[in-house]
Amino acid sequence: MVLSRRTFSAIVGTAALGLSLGGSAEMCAASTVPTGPAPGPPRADGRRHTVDFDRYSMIVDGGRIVLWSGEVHPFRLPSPSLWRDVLQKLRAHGYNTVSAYVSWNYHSPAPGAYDFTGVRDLGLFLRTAAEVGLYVILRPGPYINAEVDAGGFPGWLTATQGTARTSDPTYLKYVDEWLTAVNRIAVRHLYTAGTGTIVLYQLENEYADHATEAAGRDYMAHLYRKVRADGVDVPLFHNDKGRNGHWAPSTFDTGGEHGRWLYGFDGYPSPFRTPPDWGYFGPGGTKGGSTASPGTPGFLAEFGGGWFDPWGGAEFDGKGYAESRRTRDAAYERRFYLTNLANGIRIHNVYMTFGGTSWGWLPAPVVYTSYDYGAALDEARQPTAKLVPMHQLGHLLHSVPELAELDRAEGLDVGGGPGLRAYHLVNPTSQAHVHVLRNDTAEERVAAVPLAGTTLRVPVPGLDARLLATGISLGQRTLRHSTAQPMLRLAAGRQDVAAFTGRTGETTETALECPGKPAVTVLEGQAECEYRGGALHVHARLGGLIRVLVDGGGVQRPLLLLLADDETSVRLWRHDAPSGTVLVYGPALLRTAVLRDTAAHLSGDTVEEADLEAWVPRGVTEVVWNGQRVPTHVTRSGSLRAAHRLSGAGPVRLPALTGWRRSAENPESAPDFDDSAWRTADRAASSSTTPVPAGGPVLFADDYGFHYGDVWYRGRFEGAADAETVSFSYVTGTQGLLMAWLDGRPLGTHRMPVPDKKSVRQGTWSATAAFPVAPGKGSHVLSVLVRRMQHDQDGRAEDAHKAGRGLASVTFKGASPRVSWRIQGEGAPDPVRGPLNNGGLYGERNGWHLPGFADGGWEPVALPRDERGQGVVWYRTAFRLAVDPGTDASIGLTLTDDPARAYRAQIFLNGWNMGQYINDVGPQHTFVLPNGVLDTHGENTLALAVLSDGSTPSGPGKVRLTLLGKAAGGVPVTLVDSPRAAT
Ligand code: IPT
Repeated sequence: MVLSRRTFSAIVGTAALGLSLGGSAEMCAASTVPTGPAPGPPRADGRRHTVDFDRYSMIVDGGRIVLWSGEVHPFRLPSPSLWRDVLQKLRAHGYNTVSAYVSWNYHSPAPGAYDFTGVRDLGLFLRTAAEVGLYVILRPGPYINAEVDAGGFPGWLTATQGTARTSDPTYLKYVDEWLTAVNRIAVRHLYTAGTGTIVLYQLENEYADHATEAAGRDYMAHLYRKVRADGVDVPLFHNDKGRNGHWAPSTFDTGGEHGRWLYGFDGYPSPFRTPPDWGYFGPGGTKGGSTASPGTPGFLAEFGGGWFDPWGGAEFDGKGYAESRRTRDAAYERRFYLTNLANGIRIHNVYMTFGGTSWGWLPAPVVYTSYDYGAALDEARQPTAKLVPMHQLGHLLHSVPELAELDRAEGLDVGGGPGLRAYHLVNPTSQAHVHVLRNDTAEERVAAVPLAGTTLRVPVPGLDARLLATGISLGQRTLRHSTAQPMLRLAAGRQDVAAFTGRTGETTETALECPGKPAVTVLEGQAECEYRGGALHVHARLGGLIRVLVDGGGVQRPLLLLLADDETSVRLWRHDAPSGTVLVYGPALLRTAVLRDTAAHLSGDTVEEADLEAWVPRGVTEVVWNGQRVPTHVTRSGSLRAAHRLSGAGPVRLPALTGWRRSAENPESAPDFDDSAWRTADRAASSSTTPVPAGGPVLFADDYGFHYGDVWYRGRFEGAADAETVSFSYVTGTQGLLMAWLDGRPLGTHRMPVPDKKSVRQGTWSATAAFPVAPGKGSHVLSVLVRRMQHDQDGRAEDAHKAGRGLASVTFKGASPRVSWRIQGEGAPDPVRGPLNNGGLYGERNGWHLPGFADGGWEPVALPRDERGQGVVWYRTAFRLAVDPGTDASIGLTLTDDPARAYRAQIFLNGWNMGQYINDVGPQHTFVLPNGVLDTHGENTLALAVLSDGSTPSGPGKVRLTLLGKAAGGVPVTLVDSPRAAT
């Protein structure tokens, strides 16, 4: 066996070996890693581990593994207890890896200040991932994009010198601060050290624009050196924006270290086009991917599992994330993800798998609060039908390690007409074959797959795909072929179990190699079995769970063959516990399985009543479900089956929201308001990229240390009796607005236009709002409120996050008074809820959003409201929940009103800013209230800060709690700290 230098250096992980890329020797070298059992779920077990790769796949502790990953952002779920819920759901549904950005702005309220406590406890997230048994791909930027404010850059960084995302020394100084802080935590959770499960670490994000320039190469080289110097010893990578070959190995200086750098790229193809071929990664492949980086495995660092929706819902015709999920449904996943696997992708991260919530001022201007993304797990943590293919494929990849090492095999003519595509792959060691059949037409097509000795006729539904395998081991028996997709296999007790899946109602044929005629018993469902040509042929129409027991025929261990339709397949849970593998059938979710003495301790969820059945290792005779012993009997399937059904989730009663109290604010609009403590806006130069109008002063809020939410300006001037109009030029993200008053009288409100589908990506909006005035003689005060929305992202590395925000200039027609300005934005950052929780509204600066605020003097009112007037009005109420402790209820707040009414509301739950509702823009009406921020067993405070432009009557209209999902089970939830108003 020829061992290529590249492979060797990857395996031993040495830095000293030279790099020989593009050499033909390595292209034809056989794999050096025998196909053995895939490494089990990772744990922080205190032992050292090796994390390597060759051109096929990652190699962890010497074993091949496909990383089947889902993207989850801890910062989009501000309730650490629920991280466990989401991560357990990932693992249960077949993912073995979680990929997570870390958002610099979330952790840094000021230069030199880094906070990893409370909802920002990255260490806890990493620990939870390790406890759950998932590998981690960590992506701390420094730039992340991700539809977050400034692409993850802290607000304060927008007001610094130095070009971001280059080797500019000022910028690098701040970057190093951040990396030092985040890496201090990362290195405590490395899989190599046995103290965590991080196996890969990403530098920067889709960094293409300076990829060929010295400032870009030096920057990446700096990041590489810094991350290594901080002690991160797992392979590093970058996510190329497309399969362009940017940042492939040896394209920049990695300080003499080779073999520890992977090439990864991102793909977000249109769901309405044919899935792209990346070029096969690995031997026998076509050009493209394989030439971009021939020595590293196919790596999709992000592959679109949904897509984001901008304000107004332009991306999905106003239908919101339900439409994202519909256009990238389970069949999309099979077509696109199976194509990826067929292209040799062995590290596959779905962006997003749980999108969560861009709460507070976290969202980039382009998106609204919900970041549901149309992901497989919805924003309310509920599983969707999109988990079905992920579950089936994920469990398959763990069960059948041969799939981590496949070469492209001879092309196959499968007939079926145009639009039917077949990929053929073979494992060079076991000679197992894999076929991916994809139908790019809307009608069902039938593939005729030539196999040794026969032709298998396989229907492929319109716009769908399936994977077939031949020659894979099912334990002691081998699969000859099946028209159903293999899903899992395990050895349980004294028998082997193998499961196959497909769509409900499909007729399937599964053939098992059998040297002699076996005894066959159909235990459940209908199947016809026939022994011929050395194989047992099982014909069945899929529906529910079909069980066929195959015994004898020259093989020692019986095989239980399970044929499951889609719906049934996601009730089958294979779980590798440290002391053995179990298969559980029935409940809506299996979270954990621990084998102790003679009992299998299982935890999980039910929604409806459910059966519980478990295949367990020998010696295990008892089942405990969520801490309760369940009487069982042994079935003919070789399982332990609960004598009684598990009960489903009980009722969840939500109170009506009543008892509202109201108070108007914006005292800043009054002429005699005391602004003496405000900052004087007198700077002559700005660090923003937006030009400061001649004569100044600088009015951009970031230059005065105000980075989030609303900002107030008060300008004093004398005389100007002849002024006819005053014009405010201002800059915001999409949906920004400006309200102005002169001497306490409203001048009017200006709003940035609602973008259409074409202009929606543009982050910065500037406009000039002109209002007629007649100031008269004497002293005057202009009061201006600007809702800035947030900073642009900097996807093209051009300092776009430094575009100005707030007022740019103020001019008069008919007069030119000298105006002296003062400015006030957000107060000191909330030490618990973080820097992105608050903007500069009067109510926010004075704790009106907080629990315990004394609102007893406020006016009691009932909703819906019908007010008219420009300004800010707050509404507060409290409500009490008493959800059964064994029930995981996911609860949202729904606001509805006549869409013609021009107002918006910032929603505060127990002081936490849960997002922004814009009544006449939408499309979001329901805001997820995460348990932990929400007390489901106690009292909660709700506050709405309503901004109305005065052009229409305004609400709030109907405001109610909605149940978004419930299950018996869930995870224990610790309330997050929600500091109360100072009394
Ligand atoms: C890719 C980014 O890397 C990611 O952060 C996120 O913004 C995602 O897009 C879209 O949700 S960029 C790619 C679409 C060009």
